[in-house]
Parts: sequence; structure tokens; C-alpha cells
Amino acid sequence: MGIVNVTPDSFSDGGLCASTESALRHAVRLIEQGADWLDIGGESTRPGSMPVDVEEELRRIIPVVEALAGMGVPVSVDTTKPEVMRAAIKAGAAMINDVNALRSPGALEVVAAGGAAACLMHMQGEPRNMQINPQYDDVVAEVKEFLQQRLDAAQAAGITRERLVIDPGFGFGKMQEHNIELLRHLDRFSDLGVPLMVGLSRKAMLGKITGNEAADRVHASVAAALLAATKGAGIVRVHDVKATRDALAVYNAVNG
Ligand code: 9MG
Repeated sequence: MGIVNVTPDSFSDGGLCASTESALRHAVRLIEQGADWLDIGGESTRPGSMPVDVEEELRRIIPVVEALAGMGVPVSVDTTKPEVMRAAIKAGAAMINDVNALRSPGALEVVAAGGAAACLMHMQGEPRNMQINPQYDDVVAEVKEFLQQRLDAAQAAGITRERLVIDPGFGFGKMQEHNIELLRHLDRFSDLGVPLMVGLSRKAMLGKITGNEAADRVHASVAAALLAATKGAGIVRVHDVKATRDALAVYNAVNG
């Protein structure tokens, strides 16, 4: 899944696709490089970021979603707001990627009625405060328990299991030791019985390991995506599609 942030302030590519035209140019490049999905976002979720209002988020993403869906590209929309989810599904989005796991009032109902798929991600806190002292006794067990509860809530609201994906939410209310522990034990999420998505691309976790700035984390990101794939991730959300595709091709040639 290739990332298209239609924002002025995302952590590793802020401003790259701030207009509809530049977002579409970038999106087409990612498809040519082998992305199966594009994830379109109009609000940054980086630590410390502030929310944008519904109108601004719609203004940023809807023209991009309409154009890509019109070309037959599978589009996911990264949003936590039910109003944006509804408009995105109407514009052709096939999946809602919600870092808040459809916890906003009305979100479950909008996705259930719209017939889209949903990625339910774990986050402790919210982007503006999530990195202030996050705490866990057993991070893997607690993240799993949360995701199981959200899967149950989604199904109770009428979103069938085949439409659901889970994500442990690397960097969302987690210290370095929590991120490492989650990646080490990623295979334990497979017993939740739905596809697993991960986002590790260019994240601070990789900067802490390598000492590199965000723009210089491509190699670490590819290594992390590959490691995640070997531990059961079926969808990797990445900035660097070509490099990730090549690494996965080598892996798949050997492991089928
Ligand atoms: C929007 N966004 C940023 N990081 C993410 C991650 O790790 N997973 C998902 N599902 N979305 C993310």
C-alpha cells in the first residue's frame, strides 16, 4: 500500500503532495512502481499534530479519491471522521484506514452502511498527546485484546469479517521498547483471523535504530517491511513502493 499524504505537514513527506495535481502525479508514480493500494490522507497523524476540520480534510482528499477511483485504482482513505468516511466511500474509496479503529461516534455505522472495508488500528491516546509516557504491562497482549474488541464491535455493527483488517499501530502511543516487542511478536496477531497491516515506513522507531533522519530511512524501512511480511503482515503501508516491491519479490521467489 503506497502512501499519499495530501497534507502540508506529514512527518516524512510533508508538502510533497499538498495540491490535488501533485498528489495525483505521486499516486500514479506509486501505482507504476507496483502499489496494489493507495492510502490517501488529508490530516497528519504524526505525534504532536493538531486536527484539521472536516471541510479542509474533504477539500484535500475528495478530488484525489474521485480521480484515482475513476481510474480503477483501489483506494483506502486514512481518516478518523465519520463525515469524511461517508464522503470518501461515496467518492469511490474501497477501504477506510482508521488510526482510531472506528471509535468516533457514528464511524462504525457509516462504514457498515457504505459497504467499504476497514483497517482497525491500535493507538493509545491521540496524536497530539500519544507519545507522552505511554504505558503497558504486556504490550502484545494488550494491543491484541484491544483489536479483538474492535473486531467484535465492527462485526456487531454489521461489518462482515471479510471486510476487516487489523494493525498494531507502530509508533502510536508506544515507546521504542513497545514497538520492538510488537515487531518481534507480530506473528501472534495471526490468531485474530483477519489480514494484518503494518506501517513502519520511515518511522521514528527506525530513526532510533539507525540514527538516520526520516528521508534517509528507506533501507531500514524496506528491512522492516520484509521482516513484518515474514511474520505474517499481508499489507505493508509504505512510502518507498519500488524498493519494498523488489525486496518482497526476492522473498516471494524463495518462499512462494
Ligand atoms: C495513517 N497511518 C500512519 N501510520 C499508520 C500505520 O502504522 N498504520 C495505519 N493503518 N495507518 C497509519
